[in-house]
Order: sequence, then structure tokens, then C-alpha cells
Amino acid sequence: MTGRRNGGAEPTDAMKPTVTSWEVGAMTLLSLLAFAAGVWIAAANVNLSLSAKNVGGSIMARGMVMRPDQPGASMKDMSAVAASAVTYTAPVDARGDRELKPRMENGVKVFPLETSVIRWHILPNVSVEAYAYNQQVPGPRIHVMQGDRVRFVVTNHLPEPTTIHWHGLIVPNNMDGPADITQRPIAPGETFTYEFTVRQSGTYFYHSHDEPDRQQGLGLYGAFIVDSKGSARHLPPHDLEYTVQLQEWLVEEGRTYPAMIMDGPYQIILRLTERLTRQPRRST
Ligand SMILES: [Cu+2]
Repeated sequence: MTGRRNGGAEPTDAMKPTVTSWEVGAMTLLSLLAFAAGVWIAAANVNLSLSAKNVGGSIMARGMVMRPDQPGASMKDMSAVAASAVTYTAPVDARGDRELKPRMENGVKVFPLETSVIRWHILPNVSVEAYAYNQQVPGPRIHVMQGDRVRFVVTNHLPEPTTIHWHGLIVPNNMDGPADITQRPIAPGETFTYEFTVRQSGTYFYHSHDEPDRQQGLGLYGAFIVDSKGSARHLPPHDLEYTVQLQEWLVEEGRTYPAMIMDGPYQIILRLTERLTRQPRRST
């Protein structure tokens, strides 16, 4: 096959390389330096020791901080909800904060609570992949009387462990909820029972206490209202009572992320743009 290149023509002077060996050497050196700089910059800014197993195929939001010491767990914490985990789509007009009626068992008010991933409409034309108690966001309203004995049978259908904390209520330590502090987290598919006597009265709430920045941010919270035995004496006469629960959602390119403060170049640009485009507010 020799001599068949270029249609069989003999090489001419015009085809001979005109670069010197010095020039080849310089280009080689520059390329090696650029390669070394590329590896060094990447290694200095992200955690290259993480494997796919560490982060479990997590999808990250734009602008997420990537530091060399970023642990895989924190990336999972901030990652998008896996669309494949959705087990129920709530009707467009479904509402959260529905009062959960207990069943009585030997003088104890028993409330079943189930966590799962649902598709939930936050506006008629905007839906999110939410973490929910009893398929609603906010979770069902718990409404009891001061002095009641209550039992919550919590079954976890999330793809990750969870727990519940009874915010502001003084309960026995092992019923308080912080994962890996006062209890072993409730693994996917497991059930855990909380039981205590409600000694205070007022407006409280319950929420997840395992990766709470993720799980609360995705919808795992609800109101816990305790009527005072002496409410008639302490409250002024009123016709209506409102309970307000606020939540922020982060949806990017169709994926739902727990809304939490993020840093990084993208967020800085976003904030600068916001500042530059903000209209002066009229005082009212
Ligand atoms: Cu709390």
C-alpha cells in the first residue's frame, strides 16, 4: 500500500512540514501546562474524591456551591426530587392543612401520618414534586385539647429516612424527633409511633427532623393547634382564627429542589441583576 497516498502522487516540497523542532517543543510545553492548570483548577474547586455511589445520581441545582470538602451527603440534601419517586398526583384543586380526625383507642387520640412523594399544584398551572404528609401540603392539621393523650403512627413511604419533631411542644425526649439524636430515623417502609400528653396550649407545628432543610423545604410540615382548657377566659371574643403557613419553592427546568440559600457565581450574578433591575419602591 505504500506510495498510494495523495492519489499516488509523490510528496512535493510544499507538503513538507515547515515548523522547527523548537516550535514543536514550545507547543508541547504549553499544552502540558494548560492540561496541568485544567486539572489543578478543577481539583482545587470540587471534591474529586466523590464517586457516583456517594451522590446517588443526584441532580444539582444551578449555582450550587462545589467546594473541595463538599460531602456527598450535603449534595444529596440539596438535590432535585427524583420524579420517579412520585407515587400520587393530587388533583389541581386539592388543599393542604385539612383537619385530621383522630380515632379513639382507650382514651388516646390516634392519628395516622404517612409520608410520600407526590405531585402537588402550588398554582393551577404550576406543580411541584413535593414531600407530603397524608398526600397534602401543608400536612394535615392536628387539632387537640390541652391535656389530650395523643399517638401518631408514622409510616414512611419516602425514598429516604425521616422523623417528626413537635415544634415547641414539651414531650418526652425519645418522642422529640431529631434523627440520630433522640431516635433512629424511620427507614423507608418502616413505621414509628410517637405518643405523649399535650400539656401546653396554643399554635405549634410539626415537621420533619431528618435532613429538615431538605424535607421541610419540600413540604413536610403542618399546623398543630392545641385549644386551651381555659381558652374562654384567656382569649378575647373573636369570630375567625387564621393559621398562616409560608413556604418557598425552587423549581428549575421542571425539577423541584428544596429551596435553601445557595451561593456561587450564578447566585451572585442573579443577585446583582436583581439589584440593577429593581425598580424604586413607592411608599404606600
Ligand atoms: Cu422546629
